[in-house]
Amino acid sequence: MIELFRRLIFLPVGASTVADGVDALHAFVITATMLVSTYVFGAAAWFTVRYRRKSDRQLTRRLSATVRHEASIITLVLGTFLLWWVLGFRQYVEMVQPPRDSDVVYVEAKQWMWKFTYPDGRDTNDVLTVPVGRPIRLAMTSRDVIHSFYVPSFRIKQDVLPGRYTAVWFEATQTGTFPIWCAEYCGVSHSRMRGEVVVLSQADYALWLRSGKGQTAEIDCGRGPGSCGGGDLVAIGRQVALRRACVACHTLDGQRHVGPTWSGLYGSQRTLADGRKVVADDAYLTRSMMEPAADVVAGYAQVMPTYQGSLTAAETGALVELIRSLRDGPVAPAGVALPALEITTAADGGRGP
Ligand code: HEC
Ligand SMILES: [Cu+2]
Repeated sequence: MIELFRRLIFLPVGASTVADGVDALHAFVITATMLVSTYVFGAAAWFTVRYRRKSDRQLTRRLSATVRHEASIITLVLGTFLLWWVLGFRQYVEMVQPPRDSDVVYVEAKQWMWKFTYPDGRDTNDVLTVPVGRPIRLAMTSRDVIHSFYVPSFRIKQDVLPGRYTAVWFEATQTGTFPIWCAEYCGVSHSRMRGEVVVLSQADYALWLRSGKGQTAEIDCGRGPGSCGGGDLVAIGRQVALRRACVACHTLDGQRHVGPTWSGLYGSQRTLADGRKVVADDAYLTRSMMEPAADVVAGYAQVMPTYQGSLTAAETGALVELIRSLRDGPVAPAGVALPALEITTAADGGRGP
């Protein structure tokens, strides 16, 4: 049924877990509106002929609908729209809430390419390689202007903004290659800002992981770009936190310092100095680094410097990933296995706080 609908209106294949739901609602809305507009046009045509004016002195009979009649039409129309809203809202909630165990890939958009950074620290350009049947969360940011990450076959689209992380997730249901488009006009070569998602079987994906394809992440560990080498993003996040001296003010083990601890921070509710309550998601964490004055945590002084323009997207991603890894508290008992995070006053090239 859905396949027939896809073929009828030339939709691309539906290759993600949400595609069938999106297409079913789409089909429902299109079919209902087509039927109603056909009925309205048909009635108009029929009335034009049947009740046309036959003489100059003919008067139209005055008609008035009964209350029951009007009430039932209002209920039917309003009910249909509300039903669409309920179905759409449920899909929306599913689409904006990545499953907790999803794998993360960091996406950096720039004029005019997509760059992907994997949890093991490697980078690829324009080609996103993922396994089939696993939820993948994309944490996305832009280096320059607003872009929009659009994979028609997955039925997902999300704006990508400079200085902020937005997220989108998907789970591919079939292997193959699916195009990525930029869906926000972003400059002269916008229409060529294309990439592809390569969905591999679990076995092929494991091979791909081992093959080590992809360059090393563009993360500065003090010896120039790329000097962090591989390693997973959490480990890179630790190095970045150390090098950028975040740990001069933040702890990873739950203790309060100049700033709040990162332990248990991710996903928790924060109370801000101005009384607002917000959830510490990727977007909030990034904003805290880029515009620390925008959301000051209650009970703390506003002393954190901004890192807008000084942290690269991959470094920011690694920091967010580090904070996320501490969502259930410190990974090791306080003070035991946390690798060297004392403040080193390493020459910082003048870029740190
Ligand atoms: C000079 C001390 C200082 C440094 C250095 C510093 N911070 Fe902060 N940070 C703070 C303080 C104080 C707060 C709480 C007040 C606020 O929200 O601005 C804070 C808040 C935060 C928050 C929000 C925390 C929450 O509980 O909601 C995040 C995330 C954060 N910092 C990340 C970082 C990262 C990443 C770095 C390094 C790149 C860094 N900070 C460096 C002092 C600092
Ligand atoms: Cu673009």
